[in-house]
Amino acid sequence: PSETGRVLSIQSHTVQGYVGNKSAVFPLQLLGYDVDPINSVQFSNHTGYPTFKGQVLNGNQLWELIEGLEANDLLYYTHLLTGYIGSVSFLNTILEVVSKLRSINPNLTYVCDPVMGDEGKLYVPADMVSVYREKVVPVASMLTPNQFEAEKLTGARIVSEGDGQEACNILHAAGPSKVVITSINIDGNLLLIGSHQKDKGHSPEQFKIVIPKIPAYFTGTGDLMTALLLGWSNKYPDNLDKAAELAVSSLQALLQRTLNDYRSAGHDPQSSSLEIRLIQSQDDIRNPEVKFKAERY
Ligand code: ATP
Ligand code: PLP
Ligand code: PXL
Repeated sequence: PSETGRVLSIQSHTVQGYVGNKSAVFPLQLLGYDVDPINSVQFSNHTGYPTFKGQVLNGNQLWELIEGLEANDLLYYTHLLTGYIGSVSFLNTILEVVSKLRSINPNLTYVCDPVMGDEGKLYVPADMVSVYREKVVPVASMLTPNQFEAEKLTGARIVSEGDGQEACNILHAAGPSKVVITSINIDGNLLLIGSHQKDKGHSPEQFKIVIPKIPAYFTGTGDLMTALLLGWSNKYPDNLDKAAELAVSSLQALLQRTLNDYRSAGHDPQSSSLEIRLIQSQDDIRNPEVKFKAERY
């Protein structure tokens, strides 16, 4: 594998539990990356709990941190990683961060998880959809939407594998050379569809990975998935399928461990959203055993 890098990760921080930066920073560090986290919010816990408390960083405060880094010549990054963003103004500042980082490193890879919602429901303000579509997607290097988000970004329904492949084609035409639709629900399975357009104007290489759906609801898995995809796709820049196999295999081992731990503690894994066993899964992150294979189209 090729060398690692230096990642600026702008995501949520939760005091307790693993979403956002809490879900992304540790695995990237385990894979050998220097990771500089900016916490877009600091909440007591994720928003799926009955209540949460905490603070939200605004766009000006984000820019202040960037200015501080710039003043000391500390703005050289190989990667920018963003996940859940709560407002249009913060998203617009992210766009300024992308330009600024690219003025220092023109080869900066921007990995964007366009978090907007799931299962037919939007959980960000509706006016963010057009900003993602018109301004963010065009500057992203790698995009990791779920089924719902890919539909919002392309305006096309995804009900089949073919629809998923076509959505990737539409997204490539808009900007990113790598697209991974992290989950499409098809007859009880989750389907991951990956697509790498190696040359502009040429057909992308596409593949799928079939993942049996575990009957439980986890939080923070989307954030972990995108971090693992960044980590492995940078090590295998011409093998997105291999990177996805490694990422999925780590994640599935972690989900099984999470499920087993909840069960052996006597909890019903279907009764609430499960906190992932991230730290306990460090060996599965560093050295995943590939049990999930990509199938080329
Ligand atoms: P985001 O909203 O961050 O773009 P997402 O909605 O795709 O991402 P998840 O639905 O959490 O995020 O899925 C990310 C990955 O986690 C999937 O590719 C899948 O491998 C795994 N995963 C999540 N939930 C399950 C589950 N119940 N059973 C099996 N795998 C799961
Ligand atoms: N629910 C709410 C309210 C959220 O804000 C988020 C995150 O961004 C999620 C669920 C799910 O996140 P993910 O699909 O990345 O696990
Ligand atoms: O996993 C995405 C996420 C990010 N940030 C916060 C969240 C969640 C999911 O619940 O609550 C604050």
